Amino acid sequence: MFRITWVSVIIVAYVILLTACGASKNEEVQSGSSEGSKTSANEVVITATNWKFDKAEYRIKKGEPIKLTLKSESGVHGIAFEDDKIKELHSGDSEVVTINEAGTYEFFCNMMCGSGHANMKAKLIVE
Ligand SMILES: [Cu+2]
Repeated sequence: MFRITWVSVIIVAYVILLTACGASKNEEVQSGSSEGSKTSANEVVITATNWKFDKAEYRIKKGEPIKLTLKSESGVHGIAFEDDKIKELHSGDSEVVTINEAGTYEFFCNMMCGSGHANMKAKLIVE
């Protein structure tokens, strides 16, 4: 009897976990696709490999809508900004952002991707 109870608790916890993950994924896909339909935006593609981004600095102009896209050519990576005004992106995601304040926005890989993970940092420079 005791054993059966534990098994059902684990199954219920697993189902809740799966449901929560599924929901957040759908939300990201939806916001990405609606934003992505703006074709007038300039695009900045950030390409990630194991374990670096293709550039140390990416430059954009302030006040202009920019489509930020993250591609992973090797490994699975994501990016998150220290400034939380910019949404985090996972491999294959695009997000249109308009930044009105000039400055340097540092970002880093937010997926535990292996031994070089801690070195995966770059800057988005808004001028
Ligand atoms: Cu990483």
